[in-house]
Amino acid sequence: MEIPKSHPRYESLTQRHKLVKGLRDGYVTEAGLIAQGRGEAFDYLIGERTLKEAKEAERVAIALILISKNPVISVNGNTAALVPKDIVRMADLLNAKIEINLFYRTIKREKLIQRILRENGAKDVLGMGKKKSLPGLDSERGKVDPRGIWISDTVLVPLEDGDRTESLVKMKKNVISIDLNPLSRTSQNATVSIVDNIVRAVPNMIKFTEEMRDLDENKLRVMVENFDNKRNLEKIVGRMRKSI
Ligand code: PTJ
Repeated sequence: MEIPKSHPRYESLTQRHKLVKGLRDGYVTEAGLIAQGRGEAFDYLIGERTLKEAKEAERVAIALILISKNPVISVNGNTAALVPKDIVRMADLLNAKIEINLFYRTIKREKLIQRILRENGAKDVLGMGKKKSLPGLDSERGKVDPRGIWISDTVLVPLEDGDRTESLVKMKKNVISIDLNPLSRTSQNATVSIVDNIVRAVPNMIKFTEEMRDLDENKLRVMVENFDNKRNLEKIVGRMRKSI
């Protein structure tokens, strides 16, 4: 069904339709639709716009990736459905690897997502072959590519709530999350938590990369060191409370 552009919920319905199509095509999981619904509820509370705190976290995330040696962007079914082109563009600009990481892992889903990323310009997509297990994680999400997340220093984890972030942080990796829920385990444990809809966050991050990539490394380091993630999250929760 075509959604009329004049519909007041056009943006939100377009995202839903992308996920439903992804489900029909076989690479989005049923639980992915529920995850989007949870995200929508939090998006309502922030007025479906990028908060100033989220913009700050997005800038700091880019600074952190730019000073990292081995950054990896983790991609699940929802991310592949919502922002495939932008993820590939951002990875290119940042010289970051892309790794497919699925909670409901099947080889069929991995291959479908790999194809989507390739159709959107990705050259190398990790996460397809033999994996190593992150300590303390029994789920499929704990299985990571030895050439990717395993040896990374910074991992961007969009749209997941679980225990992987804690495990990655214990391994001394920096974790950047994109999650509309500031209270999720992932947001609470990440090094930099971006509380924004991925459809806004990634385009913003591309813009910030273009603005920041020639900055002096020391400047980028200062940005990262001066950032207080807990404080930023508290401010966002405060704004959500106020909006109710
Ligand atoms: O593709 P798979 O097999 O890896 O499965 C993906 C699941 C559904 C398991 C994964 O998305 C997941 O962990 O779902 P959760 O536990 O519901 O967590 C998703 C988090 O992302 C929730 O905290 C939502 O608020 C948030 N979220 C959902 N949609 C968006 C979002 N955050 C930003 N932008 C969104 N569009």
